[in-house]
Amino acid sequence: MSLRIIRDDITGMKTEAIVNAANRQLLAGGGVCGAIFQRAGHEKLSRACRELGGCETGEAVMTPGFNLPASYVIHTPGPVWQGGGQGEAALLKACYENALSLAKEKGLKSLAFPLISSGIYGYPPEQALDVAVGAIEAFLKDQEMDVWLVLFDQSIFQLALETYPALCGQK
Ligand code: AR6
Repeated sequence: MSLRIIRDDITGMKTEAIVNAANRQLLAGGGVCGAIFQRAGHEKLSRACRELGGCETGEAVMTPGFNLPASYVIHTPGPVWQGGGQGEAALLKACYENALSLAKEKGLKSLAFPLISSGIYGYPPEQALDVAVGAIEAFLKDQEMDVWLVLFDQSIFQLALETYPALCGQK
């Protein structure tokens, strides 16, 4: 049971669930969210999200994964970066904590995260990485789960290699 950081496309992950860096309306957006909707099946995932009716920033909800290799998608809207003084770090930490709690509640043993908020929402990647690693490692201190942090951009993966070399590796 551990945290591994890899460079990959999260939509291909065969973990029991993958996490979506969502928006509060749970609509198909761009970035990783758009890729997840596309591969899951846009219509089916949109319908499941509509039934949930939305999700507050920092909270987490779950749908089936439909055509994805993962059985489930956990949707969590990250905070939009506004300079750091608007509680962004606490909200981002809550995204990881609530997604992990939901996975645990559902009895899941493996979960893959993207680096939430670090794209369209503008959170500085090095700070987003610290929040992600801190929250996941705290959870794993007394929980059994295989957690992957799946980075897409080479520059962000390079940053992870420099900051957390012991956590970076292959699938
Ligand atoms: N696999 C893994 N990571 C990815 C992938 C992928 N296929 N594609 C992009 N990333 P973003 P946010 C990385 O913008 O900042 C959407 O429209 C990307 O390089 O996807 O939380 C939502 O609907 C970046 O490091 O999410 C919201 O409206 C990270 O995923 C809004 O964008 C997150 O970037 C959320 O913005």
